[in-house]
Amino acid sequence: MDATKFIWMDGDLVPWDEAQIHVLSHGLHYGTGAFEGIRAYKTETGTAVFRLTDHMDRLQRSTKALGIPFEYSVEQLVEVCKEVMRVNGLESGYIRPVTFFGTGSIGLNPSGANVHMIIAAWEWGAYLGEDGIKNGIRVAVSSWRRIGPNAFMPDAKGTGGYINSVMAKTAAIKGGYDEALLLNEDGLVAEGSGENLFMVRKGIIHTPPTSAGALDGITRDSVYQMLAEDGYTIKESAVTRTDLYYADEVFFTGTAAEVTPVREIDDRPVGDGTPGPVTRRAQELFMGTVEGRLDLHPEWLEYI
Ligand code: PPE
Repeated sequence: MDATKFIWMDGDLVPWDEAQIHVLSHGLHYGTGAFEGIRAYKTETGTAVFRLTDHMDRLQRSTKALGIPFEYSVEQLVEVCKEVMRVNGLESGYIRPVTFFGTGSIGLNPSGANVHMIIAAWEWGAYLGEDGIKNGIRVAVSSWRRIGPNAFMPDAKGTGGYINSVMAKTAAIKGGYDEALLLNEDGLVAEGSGENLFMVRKGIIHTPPTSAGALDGITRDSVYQMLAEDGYTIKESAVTRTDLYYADEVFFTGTAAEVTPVREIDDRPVGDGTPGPVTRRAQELFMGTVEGRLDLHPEWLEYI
């Protein structure tokens, strides 16, 4: 990762190397935090952050679910994200807001601890590699199950919950794959370690519902809407592992991953092993929109 100049921390712009916290921060010990991942793209009319307000709304929702005080307004934080892009001279990039309990409390009960809010930005290329975006990635179903709603909240972006994703991701990489796919405790497909999943079979596009353990992804929502508007039949469905083996196309969506084709699952080719027409169309619609080349949803672009 290439450092940028400034990180916004609790109200101030701080030089990258000086943005530090205490080692006894509650969030470090217990994962009591929430975060977002947002991308900004260079367009012909300036740098646009994709669905910035929706991301900050989700951050607020996550903190509500997790019981973390939210001490700013969404509007204030939207402005901060834009400022962080500007002061770092970034024309495109990835923005990472994270809020968490700091010091002032010992033990599990965080009451009495202060709350930090940090917003950083840097340049981030293709999450699963340039070749992955072009030709597709190799995915394995993980032996780890997606955290269930009785243990934690898969539909809140809590920092602590990500140990589940980290275990699955590292095991997949160690096994020689690009990414992990997590099933829920009922054996239904939930999502990738950091992406939502779509599957195409017999001309119908399916994506697992949030009740299956999928995050309410903003890329998922965008791609879903645009494919529906483009005339495809698309719906939320329970998806099994075998459905994926029989699928004509599978792709992942996420802020970092954008639209990444899946060319293999558990060593079986998806379809003919190359990205199919629906996947290609989803990529075109999404990238065209975020880069301002298509005027389908101008309301999703928030210029810095
Ligand atoms: N599921 C998970 C578990 C997830 O982490 C993400 C985003 C998504 C689905 C897609 O959501 P959305 O970005 O709103 O479309 N993962 C973020 C973090 C990745 C990371 O490695 O860190 C991201 O893509 O920014």
